[in-house]
Amino acid sequence: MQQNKWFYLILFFCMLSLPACTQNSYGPTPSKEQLAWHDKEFYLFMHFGPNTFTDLEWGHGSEDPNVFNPTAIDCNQWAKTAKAAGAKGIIITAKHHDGFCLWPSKYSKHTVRESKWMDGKGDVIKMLSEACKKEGIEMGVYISPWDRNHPDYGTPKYNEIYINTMKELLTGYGKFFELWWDGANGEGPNGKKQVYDFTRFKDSALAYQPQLIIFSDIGPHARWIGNENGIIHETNWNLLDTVGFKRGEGAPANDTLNRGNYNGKNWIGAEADVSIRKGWFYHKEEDPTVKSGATLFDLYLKSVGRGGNLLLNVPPNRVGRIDPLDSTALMQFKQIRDKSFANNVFANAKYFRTKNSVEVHLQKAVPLNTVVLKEQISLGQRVVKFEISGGNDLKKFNEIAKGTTIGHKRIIQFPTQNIKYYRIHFTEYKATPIISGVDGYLMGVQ
Ligand code: FUL
Repeated sequence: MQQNKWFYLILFFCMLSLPACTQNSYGPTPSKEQLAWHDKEFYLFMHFGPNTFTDLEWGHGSEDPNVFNPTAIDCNQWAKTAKAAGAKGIIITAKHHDGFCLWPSKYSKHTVRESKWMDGKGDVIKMLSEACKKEGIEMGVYISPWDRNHPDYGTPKYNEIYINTMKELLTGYGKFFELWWDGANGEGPNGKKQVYDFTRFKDSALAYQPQLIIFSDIGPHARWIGNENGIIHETNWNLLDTVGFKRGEGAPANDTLNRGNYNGKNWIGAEADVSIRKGWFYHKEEDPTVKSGATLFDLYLKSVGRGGNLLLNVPPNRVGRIDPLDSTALMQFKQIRDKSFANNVFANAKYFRTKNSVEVHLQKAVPLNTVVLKEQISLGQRVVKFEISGGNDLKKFNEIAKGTTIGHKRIIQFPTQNIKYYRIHFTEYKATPIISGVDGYLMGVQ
């Protein structure tokens, strides 16, 4: 029903703005895979490995593999928890900077196979991929380019090793939705310097799994947002210029990554990665730092609500389970989302459109403090600025809120109104706005 309504509204809008529709799109547009990725909105990150047991964040690579010894690993619990939290998938640190592989890689001697865990017969990637399939959620892999263990790191041979490592993962465990390339390299001035062949890495990964979304500071498909706090700038262009930039130290300024480029040449969606706890790996002493459901919801508003995706890290503990503290917070977060967006006050409203505005007429005044806008990003990101105004008299509207950029989804909050009429006025745009959603809510948490 809802979809039908928007289909006809978009059609109507297209009729009003024929040039935009005959041109089809404006500027860079997302691929079919990127569109599906934007729709995922929220998924979990899991950092797990020797660091979980040594209480380090950046393992040295020289740890005894036997330190990795989860006593009762339960990947089904991870996948079930993710699903219950409404997350669309899990991205796991298959290999973090310490080089330890959570699967028995042929290309390393620092893996689960070298540990006593499950008598060296265990494979976390296999267990998790089966669990995700069972729960009907997707899976992604973090494969750190920086490797503090591999003897060939720092030589051209390592590039071959890295490609083979990716190949094992990308051909042995079914489809992944995302491949995560971290930009960190803390080797310091006397450390080994690897010249990564990212062009080959990318071509190989996509040859094995063409549907992959590859994340890094500069994409090619999804970008880092320049911070690890989970907060995207209010102005967020899912566009980025990458010529002349590199991953890691040569990346664009953090502020640029946080906003994207207004006239960026490539569609590279913003992905906000943040941990539910202080660190990325589980450390018992950080139990008191677990974020509350309300804090997580605030981050959701500042990531998904600003047109990007939220990648929330929930690290399994030493037992090999999501800790009850973390899962409780996740369930609270889910409840707040469900409650906040349960009742779209605009569902039965009348919509009136002009080239640069949408008016929403309710049957009667209803309390409201949130508007959710969506652009049809398959035709490009177009809206630069908008204003929301309203009142009980069609001839006398007052300003309620202002905003910049919409993209996949924009959640705008304002002091509670009790009025009948709303107008969203697109005050600046690159091409005729094509809006695919205008919803209204009264949210309990602000
Ligand atoms: C950073 C890494 O150095 C951290 O250990 C963590 O994996 C985080 C997601 O990215 O760059």
